This record gives sequence, C-alpha cells and structure tokens, in this order.
Amino acid sequence: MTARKIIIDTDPGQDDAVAILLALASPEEIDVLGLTCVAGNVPLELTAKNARIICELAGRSDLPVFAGCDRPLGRDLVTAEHVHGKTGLDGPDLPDPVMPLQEKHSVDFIIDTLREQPGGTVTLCPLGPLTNIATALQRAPDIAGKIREIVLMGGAYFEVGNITPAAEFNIYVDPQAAEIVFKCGAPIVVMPLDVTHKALVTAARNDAFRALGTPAGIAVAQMTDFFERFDKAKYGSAGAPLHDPCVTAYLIRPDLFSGRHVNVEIETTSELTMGMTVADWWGVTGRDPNALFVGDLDAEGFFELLTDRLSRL
Ligand SMILES: [Ca+2]
Repeated sequence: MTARKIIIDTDPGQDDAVAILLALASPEEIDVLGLTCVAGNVPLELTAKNARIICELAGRSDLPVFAGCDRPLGRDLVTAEHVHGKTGLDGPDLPDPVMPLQEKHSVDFIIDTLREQPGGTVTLCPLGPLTNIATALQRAPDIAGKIREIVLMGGAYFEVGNITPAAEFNIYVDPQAAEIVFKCGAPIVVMPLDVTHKALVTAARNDAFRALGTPAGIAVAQMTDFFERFDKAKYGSAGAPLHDPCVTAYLIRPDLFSGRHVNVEIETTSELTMGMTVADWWGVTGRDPNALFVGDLDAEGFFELLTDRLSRL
C-alpha cells in the first residue's frame, strides 16, 4: 500500500496536535504534504505558531506550514480559549518554533497542490473551521473533482452541540464555509461529536502516553491533563475526548470506525440553530447522501493504535 497524500487543515488546539503527531508517526499510511492553518480555537497567528511547535516536537521542521484565513467567510471569529487555554496549546512547556512559516497562503497551497498532483490522489483533512477549504473551492471550483476525499472533524447529531445547544464548534464558527464544503461533490467522511465523544482519554490511557517517556508522549499527556478539566466539569465524563485524532486514525485504520452514508445539510440562517449539521440518519428526506457520517469507534483499538504510533516519535 502506498502512503496516502494528505493536507491537514488545522487550528491547533491540543487535539489537533495529537492528530498531527499521529499522522507524522505513520509514514507507511500517511504522506503529509503540508499543514494549512486557519483561525479557530485561537486566532490565526497562534494556530500558525502552534502547528510549527508540533512539527518540531515530531522532529519534522522540514514540513511546510502555511497560514490561511484569519476570519470566517461571513461572521465574526469565535474562539475557544475557555477549552484550549490562552495559547491554544496550554499544558506542556514547549519551545517557540524556529522553523519558518511559508510565504504562500494556505488557500493557494491547497489549490496548487490539487492541481499539480494527479487527480483523485490528495485527501484533505480539515480539523478546524472550514474557511480555508471553502475559500479554495470558491476560488478554484475545478479542484472539487480532483479531491480524493475530505475527512473532517466537525458537526454533531445525536450528541447535539458543544458551543451552542445545536452546533459543534468547527461548523458553528464558519457555517457558510461548511455549507460550501458539504455541497462541493467530493467524497466526505465526517467525524462528529457522536463518535469523538467515545474517544475518551481515561486516566489509564493518559498514563500510557506519559509512560512512553518520550517528548511527544509526555507532551500529549500534559496537553490532555490541561484540557480534560473542561470536559470533566462539563460532561461529567471519565476524561477528555480526542476529537481531531479520529480523522488521522481513520486514514490508518478505517475498520475501527462505523457510520452511515447520509445527507448532511448545514443551518446557515437561524441564529437559534446556526451551524447545526442536520444529518438525515433515518433517511426521511429523500435528499441524496453526501457524506459518511461516523457514529461509532472501537475505542480500545483507537488508543492502542495511538499509543503505539506515538512511541515512534
Ligand atoms: Ca481542531
């Protein structure tokens, strides 16, 4: 099997960091062409910095990192320092990055890469608001047919929202962008809260990361220590959900996940339910399926994979 070429579009974020580390630790399955940063959990300046901190933690200062859109298409930016801390990567004490940020804009990198690579070979992996991806699709509609697959973290249906009662954070921040992406015609796999809330870092699982004794393992344990306080208090759960790593784990072990091909529409007008992912799970609308909406995962298998791969870094 040849490694799958991907672009990770990201707003790190501790869980973005773990998703990126998992990808970089898995070169047999995943060939990361670049990281494109977007405003989301924290403003763009910080996500572009955090992405480089993570690359350097993984020993990959050679990887191109791009800055992209600093605000949603049609709304003011909403951030999530209440979850991720002031830096977006609170928890471990990691050094400022030395590697440069690329001069090219994230959107241009996405467009150029999809045009330069053979059609159907590049997978997009959005881990934040969909602003960069939607902007690329708007500016260069020809790229939609060249995308192998979009595997994204976002949305919620049975689990309902986390930033509002109806909406998940990534989709809520830029619902107009999400609508463009879900209507673009490329194959889409969605990791909604329905599945990511089952990827819980329990104390034993976090101890396993820490016990790796490597800089990456210890940093991941410290990141989880930081953001689990929020989730434990909010949900009363046994630990924090690792949202974004579901995306990169799916690329390595799709057999760990299960879901349904359904129609997903995005609410873009109602202030009450803005950003809701209306998933036609029961097929009641007659609207054509446009996404694989994932609902379950083998959590033990997921954490075994993650711990094993992190041990390589
Ligand atoms: Ca994210």
